[in-house]
Amino acid sequence: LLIENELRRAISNGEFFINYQPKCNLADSSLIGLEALVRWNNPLLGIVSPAEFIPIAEETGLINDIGNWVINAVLYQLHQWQSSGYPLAKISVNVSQRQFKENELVDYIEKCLTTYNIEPQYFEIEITESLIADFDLIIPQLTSLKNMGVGISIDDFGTGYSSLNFINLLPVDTLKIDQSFIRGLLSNRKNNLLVKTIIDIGNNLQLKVVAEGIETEEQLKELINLNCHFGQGYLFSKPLAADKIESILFKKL
Ligand code: G
Ligand code: G
Ligand code: MN
Ligand code: NA
Repeated sequence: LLIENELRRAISNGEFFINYQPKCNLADSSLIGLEALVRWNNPLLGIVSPAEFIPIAEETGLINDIGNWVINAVLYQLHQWQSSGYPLAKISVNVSQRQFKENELVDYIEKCLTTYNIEPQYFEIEITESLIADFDLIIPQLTSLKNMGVGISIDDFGTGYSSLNFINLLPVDTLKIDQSFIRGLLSNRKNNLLVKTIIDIGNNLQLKVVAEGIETEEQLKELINLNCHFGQGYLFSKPLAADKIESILFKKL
């Protein structure tokens, strides 16, 4: 309850900030995009992980305001970089199923893109398949976003109940292989074959495949060997504050 009460005041108190984790081309480690990850710094609770407060935000409905705060902050950041002459990298934002209601998410994204004068191809949403239940609700909204030019990425791919149904029904352009699969890539043959199969599915469907949670050179080599072209993880970079990202935008990692 303390968390919930503090969470209610967090936006107006300016307690959220965003870190950005680079996504890379595996062949040369060049930057292909950034994932926005929200952080909460509360005077009483300290830094609270989103793994802890996002579920509470979802239960209480606060996720709509927090989600909009994140979208606005990311597009404002792109605007700042654009105004300063930095080359832009596509930024993806994690969204929860509860943010999809009566087209509000679509309208809000469109409004922010216009306000900050950002081309839609620099913006992407990540949806976690295990958290999406209502396809009838989200398909029309994802279709609107896709038609607008916004990217749609499936997060934690392989962990949901109907992964293949997901790519079949939704207008997706990127699959992110869940980091649990990357962890067992070299030690577990079954795991390795699953990763290979996911990469083949993605490549065959002309989807971009991004491996999450790459931590070692050996994992990187194996992913390149399995024809995976993109990835993110501590091997390349942790999530970083915006000013740290600026020094990366002009050069290779
Ligand atoms: O950033 P990690 O660093 O700790 O994130 C933990 C979890 O919180 C991940 O599952 C991530 O997708 C989720 N997360 C991070 N930022 C956001 C956000 O802005 N919105 C939503 N819905 N989830 C987020
Ligand atoms: O659910 P989602 O895939 O959005 O979660 C992203 C989470 O993974 C964030 O908490 C982020 O900080 C974390 N993360 C990113 N790269 C790595 C990595 O290489 N190893 C581990 N263990 N976690 C990572
Ligand atoms: Mn994500
Ligand atoms: Na992810």
